[in-house]
Order: sequence, then C-alpha cells, then structure tokens
Amino acid sequence: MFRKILIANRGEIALRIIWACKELGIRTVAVHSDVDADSLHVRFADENICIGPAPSRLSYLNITNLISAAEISNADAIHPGYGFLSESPDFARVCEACNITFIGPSAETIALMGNKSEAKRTMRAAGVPTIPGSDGPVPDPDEAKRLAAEFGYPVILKASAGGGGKGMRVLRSESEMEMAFQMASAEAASAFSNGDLYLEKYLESPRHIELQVLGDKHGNVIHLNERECSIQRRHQKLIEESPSPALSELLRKEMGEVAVKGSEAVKYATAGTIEFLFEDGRFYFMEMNTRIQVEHPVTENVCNVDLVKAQIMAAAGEKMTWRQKDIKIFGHSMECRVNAEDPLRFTPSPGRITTFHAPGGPGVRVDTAAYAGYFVSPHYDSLIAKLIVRGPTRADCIMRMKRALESFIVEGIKTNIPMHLKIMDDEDFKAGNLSTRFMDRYLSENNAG
Ligand code: MV4
Repeated sequence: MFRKILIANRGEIALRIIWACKELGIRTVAVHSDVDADSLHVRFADENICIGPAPSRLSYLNITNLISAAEISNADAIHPGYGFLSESPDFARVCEACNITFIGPSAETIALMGNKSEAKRTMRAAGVPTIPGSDGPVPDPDEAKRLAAEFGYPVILKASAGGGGKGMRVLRSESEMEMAFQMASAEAASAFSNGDLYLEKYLESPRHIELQVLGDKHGNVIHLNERECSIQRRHQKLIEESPSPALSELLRKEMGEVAVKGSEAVKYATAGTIEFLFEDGRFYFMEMNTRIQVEHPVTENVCNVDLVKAQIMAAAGEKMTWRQKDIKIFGHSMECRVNAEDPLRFTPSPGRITTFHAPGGPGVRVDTAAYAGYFVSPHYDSLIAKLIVRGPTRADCIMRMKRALESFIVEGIKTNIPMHLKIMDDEDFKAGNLSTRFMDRYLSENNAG
C-alpha cells in the first residue's frame, strides 16, 4: 500500500480523497493555489505545498509544479480527482516516467477513451451496442451526406477529440451538411487541435444512464450498477440517482454485463464509468470516463462500497475482494449539485459565504469544502456542495431531499437550491419521466421571461 498520496485537486473532492486516505492509514499532501491557502483540504492534509497563482493553468494544471511537489514531499502516488488533469494522458505519462503511481488508468487507456470515435470503435469491437453511424472519422461533407442518407436524418456530427457536448451539430436535412461540417470541424480544430468528426444517427430524447465499473491489476472487473444523470443543463449534470427509474432487472443485468465486457476489452484496472444513451428500451455506448466522478456517492450509498478507497487499493495493486455476486442494491440514493450561481440565469455567483448551515439527520450526506467565511473564487467551478440522500425508495429520497434542501442555509452568495426544491415538486420528475430534454421543458415552464 502507498505511504503517501499527493492530491492534485481542490474543493470537496480533495477532502473526499483525504477521508479515504485517513481510513487507509495513508499520509496526504495537499497542493493549493495562492487563493486556496485557507481551504479545508490544506488544513486536513498532513502536508501542503503552494503550486502557483489562482488561474488553474498556472497551478492545478501545472504538471511541472505538481511533479515537483510530489518529488519534494516524497509521495508514492498522485490522485487527480475529477476535472483538472484527471484525464490528461500527458500527466499520467509524466507520473509513470517519474515512478509516481497515477491513480487512474495508463496514459494509453486515457488517450484511447479520450478519442471518442476510437473509443466507440473499440467498444463496438468488444460487443458493446453503439449508435448506428460512421466507423471512425468522416473525411469530408460528401461522405457525411452519403452516410446520413444511409442511416436517415436526423444525424449528429461529433468531434472525435470532443466530449461534453463541444463541437456537436444536429442536422435535420442534407442541405445543412456542407455548412455544419465546416463549422463543427473548425470548432473542433480550434478547441482540441483536432478537427476530426464522426457521424451518428441522432436520438431525439434519450436518457443518460451510466454504469460504474471497477477493475484491479489482477484482471478482475465488476460493475456497480447504474446512475441516471438525465437532469442536466448545457452538459452540466444537476441531479443524479441510483438506481435508474427506467431500468428493469433484466436491462440492468444486460447493461452491467456489457459494461464489464467493454472494460475487460481495454484491461481496465481502476474506477471508471461507461456512459450510455437509453431510448425506447435500448441502450447505446456514448463515452467512457476514466476518472472518479462527481456523482460517485450515489453508487457508494446503494452498493455499500467506498469507491475512492477501492480506487486507491486497486492502484496499489491489491486484489479486489468483491465478486459481482456480492454487489447488491440497497434502497435508493439521489444527489443534488449545489452551485454558487443565480438560480434563474445560471450565471456564476462568486463571493464570500456569510452563513453556512449544511443539513444532516438520517440518510443525509453532504460532501463540501465550504464553510461560513469561505470565499467562492471566480477562478474555479461553481460546485460548492453535493447534497446526497438515501432511503428505502425513490419517493423516500425525494421527500428527504426536500427537507434537507429546506434546511440548507447558504447566505452571502446565490445558489441553485431554490431550483432543486422546485424540481423535487415537478410531476415528471416525481414520476421518473426523465430525459436529457428535461431541463429544456422545465426552464421553458418555470423561467419564462
Ligand atoms: C447524442 C445525443 C443524441 N443522439 N448522440 C451530449 C454530450 C456528448 N457526450 C454526447 N451528447 C449527446 N449525444 C446521439 N447520437 C444527445 C446528446 C445529448 C446529451 C447526452 C447526454 C446528456 C445530455 C445531453 C444533452 C444534449 C444532447
């Protein structure tokens, strides 16, 4: 097992990793930017090192400074958390070269899954269902037109190097192709230095359902069931839950088996997530995320597994003690992301938190690095807390989430707590009628003008 882990992150996930390390008896090194000197991850880690000024690219994204900090503190491993360098093949490669264990997959696996069209090809070859479309990148608009005619409109063009919705174009007729292809390719080239596009049949109103997987370095891979993450806005998830209200036991088993098959095909040996689009009772591979995710706690709740500890143990080469048959679902769990933002306009609301009271009581977990007096910096993302509840049923979770949101007091900045409260009362939400279009409808009805 590792003696000391450097945490290349900040905020609630840095704290979450510190809690896991403490329970495993591993020393921790926090890194921080100038403006994060008073942060809780700095206070609770055994050691701390300043790695640069506030802008991320000069601190939390600065590979040279992070590696220097790991060398100076003599850390055996680096946990990247989510965001920042968590899916950077370069960072994983430099860690490997410096004999520091990167807690995640190899640089090659990160790069393979980071190329969305190559990832899709790999998964399809492994027998994972994929959306009908091009086999790899499409060379030009003429070939795209030929393929679109074959699969039928609407189709979607996606950036091979993209993900998270950047460089996507939906096309409803051939007349749009020439322009859409040029624009999407130029957008991808400037954002990712790679203009490659691939094409798929467009699904109008799918659900986003993702499978948690966990592998070790001894060839074992299991899945920990699904999370439904259909409540999103501009590709930012807002509410996640497990299990999904859409899946039968049979579909759940099928998706789990497929996720394991896909992970085994790339010799996956850490925590990861396989994202699917789900429509009309069928599911299709979309992307694989090679990091621990923001929404991992809902899986921890229903599967009774500490995913961060498991991820660290797997990186240290330990054999997984669970087998698939040990993984069951205990009740239901739901997470609301509490963001420092205007609840109507979704614009960031940085500033000093003057009052902070987090809810508690039965079945409530709050993952946060905020406190009264904490300054929410405009330099980083706006997530200030994750409110996670559990209960016997989905209805219990909704009831519990409402009472927890009602007793969550954050003053000094604006938050989206009022939005979450309204969603908990939404008829479609309560009925489990979800899709990636949910927020479009919700906002058109609740946010007119
Ligand atoms: C799609 C799709 C419909 N059909 N692909 C959005 C993010 C990127 N990872 C892929 N995305 C989508 N791909 C096909 N063939 C709809 C989306 C999509 C979406 C997916 C998941 C969650 C929210 C979404 C919101 C809009 C569009």
